[in-house]
Amino acid sequence: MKCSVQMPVLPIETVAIILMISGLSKMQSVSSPPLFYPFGTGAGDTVCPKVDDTNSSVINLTSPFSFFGRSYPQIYVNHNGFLTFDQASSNYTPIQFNSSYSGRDIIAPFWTDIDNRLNGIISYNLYTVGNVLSRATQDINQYFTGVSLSALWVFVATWDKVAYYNNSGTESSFQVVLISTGSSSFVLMNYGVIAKLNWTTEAGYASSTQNFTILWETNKVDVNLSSSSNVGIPGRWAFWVNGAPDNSITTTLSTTTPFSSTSATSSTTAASTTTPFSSTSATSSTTGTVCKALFVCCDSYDLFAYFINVF
Ligand SMILES: [Ca+2]
Repeated sequence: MKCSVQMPVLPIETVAIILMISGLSKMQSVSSPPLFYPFGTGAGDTVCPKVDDTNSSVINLTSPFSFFGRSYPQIYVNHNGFLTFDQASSNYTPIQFNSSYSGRDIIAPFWTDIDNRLNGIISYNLYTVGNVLSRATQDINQYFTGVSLSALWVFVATWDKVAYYNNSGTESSFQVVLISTGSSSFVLMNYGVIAKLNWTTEAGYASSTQNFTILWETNKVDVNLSSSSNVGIPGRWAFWVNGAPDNSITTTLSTTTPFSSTSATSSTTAASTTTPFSSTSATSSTTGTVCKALFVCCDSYDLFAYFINVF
């Protein structure tokens, strides 16, 4: 994915031509969203059983993950689209993340009633060496200005083209990435296509002291998470979760929010005109983010992301 040399920032016309000539056929055959970290059996993932409303076995982390004042040596992948630390959960109906939340600590890229018996694969991997650590290090240092940290381990859980309960054939893809540097903890959420659904759904995180809601819906919804972001890159959200007041991200949100929810939604436009992290000052403009990305990425997947970002 990465170049060994820097690329110049290309005029958009040139990018379009490159896409048409060399990248389009590849884009059409892409089976995984470009933002996603490696996943699946080809990446050496552990694949979860095809069982509804269940969870992975306990996954022991390389070192404890710090999450808003608590430190967890293990984690669970719950099939209905979320991670928990102290105990697995089969709950298929989300609990709203707000100041009244009293549930267990949770990171939920997309909590709803998923059923991987029908179609799709849920899998996970814990990396302690290799390119994934380099990629995570690059991502957190890009998004959180002032951060100069290296990933110690990276945990990736992916829901690839999974179905909703009682809706065989629906396909939704999303991913959550936990990054520990030892002293700090970060979460990335990556979204591909999310199928329409008719069930309560939620994306965000919650602890006893902090919560953040990307999406909360209690009825039928066309969930457009793949075009939402708090870092100016459609389909990606990034959080610093070991103590920073991430609720500050809720400042000045856009009029182009992709959801009807009243929660802390954001969008590419919002991220491009606001500073999503008050204490860390993530990228302040979409253009800046894209240009920086072009310096380090050079295949058509990333150019495709560029293309989407521009238009
Ligand atoms: Ca389910």
